Amino acid sequence: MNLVLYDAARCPYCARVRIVLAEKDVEVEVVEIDLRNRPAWLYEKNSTGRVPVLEEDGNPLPESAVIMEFLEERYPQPSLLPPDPADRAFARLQIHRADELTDPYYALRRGADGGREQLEAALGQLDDALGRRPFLGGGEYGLVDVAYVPWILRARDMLGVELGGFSSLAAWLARLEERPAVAAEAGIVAAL
Ligand SMILES: N[C@@H](CCC(=O)N[C@@H](CS)C(=O)NCC(=O)O)C(=O)O
Repeated sequence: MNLVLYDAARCPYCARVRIVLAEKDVEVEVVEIDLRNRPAWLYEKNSTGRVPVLEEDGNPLPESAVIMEFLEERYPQPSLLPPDPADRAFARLQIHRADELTDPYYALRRGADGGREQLEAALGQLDDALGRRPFLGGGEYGLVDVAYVPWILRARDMLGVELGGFSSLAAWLARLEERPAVAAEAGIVAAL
C-alpha cells in the first residue's frame, strides 16, 4: 500500500498523525505543505484546504481524529484503543472534546484577553483527570494521549506555559516523552 501524508511540521493536528504512524512503525511518504502558500491542488484532496491529509493508494482522507482511527483499524498493532466498547467510547469522547484544550490554546496564541487563564483552567482539568487515571484515555497509553499531547508540547515549548504547577500533567508528559514517537515530535517542536 502506498501512503502519503500531506503534512506541516508546525501543525499539531498533523502531529497527531505523525505520532500514530511512528507508534505503529508505518512507512509513509511525507509531503510538506507551506501553509502560507498552499498549493491549489490541496483543495482537491481536502475541500477545506487543511492538513493533515493521509492518502492511501490515491484516496485522500482528511481530519486528524478520523485519520487516527483509520490508522488504528488499518494497523491494529500496537493497539492504541482499549478492547472494551465502553472504554473505546470513553476514549472517543475525550478525543471529541479536545477543543476544550485547543480553543484556550489558540486564544492564548492570538493574544485574546484571558487566554492564559483559560488555558491554565483547561490544563487544570487535564491535571485533575490525570490525578485519577494514568493516561487520558484510561489505564493505558493510547489515541487520547496522542490527540492532546501536541498542544501540551507547544504550550510548554512555544508559548512558555509553565507546567510545574500541574504535577500529574507534568508527570504524564514526562512518561510520554520517554516514547520515541512523542520524543520525535518534541524534537520537531524544538526545531520550529
Ligand atoms: N479539524 C482539522 C483541523 C486541521 C487544521 O486546522 N490544520 C491547520 C494547520 S494546524 C490548517 O491546515 N490550517 C490552514 C487553514 O486553516 O487554512 C483536523 O483535525 O485535521
